Amino acid sequence: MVRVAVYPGTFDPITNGHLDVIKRACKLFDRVIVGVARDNYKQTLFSLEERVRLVQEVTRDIPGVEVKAFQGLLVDFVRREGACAVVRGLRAVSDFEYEFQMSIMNKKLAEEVETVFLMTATEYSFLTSSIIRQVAALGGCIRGLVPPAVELALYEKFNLAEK
Ligand code: COD
Repeated sequence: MVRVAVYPGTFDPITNGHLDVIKRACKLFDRVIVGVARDNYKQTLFSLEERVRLVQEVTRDIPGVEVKAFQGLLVDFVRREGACAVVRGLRAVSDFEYEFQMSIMNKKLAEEVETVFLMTATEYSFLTSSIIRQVAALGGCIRGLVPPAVELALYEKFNLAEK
């Protein structure tokens, strides 16, 4: 049986913390679908198309990874893709409450779908997309924290010269 997981997120933009979770999820599942949420509630810096393109670009060489946009309920997307699990990353205790609520609600909506949590790698434990956006907007160096394509896209977005 082919084991498929969905790793959903906003990915605004994808960071090395996300990438680390994707690579580790690939060791547990035959296929990992990175689900980029259109998300109606969050104001994003990058458009849905830009976020999808960046995730595609930086996961191109990882076997078993597919990138798809989705809107609406996550569990509906998971079912449509024939996945058995949702992968989420946990950085700190502060992530736990939201992740806990989300996984319980998803379980209520789709009993057969499991949520699998992967702990952050220590070196990325402080890393969030919002911190990256903030530092990049103010011209700070983000090298090593995001893939080079994302670094470039951020500098372009903020009309900054590469550091
Ligand atoms: N290390 C490890 N994990 C990390 C790191 C890091 N440095 N940075 C982020 N992560 C993890 C996050 O904890 C999260 O698990 C995942 O990576 C994605 O993060 P984000 O911030 O890009 O994505 P979110 O949390 O904004 O995604 C939220 C969803 C879009 C998945 C959610 O809103 C959703 O499911 N929307 C669809 C509508 C729906 O079904 N709603 C009901 C849900 S109960």
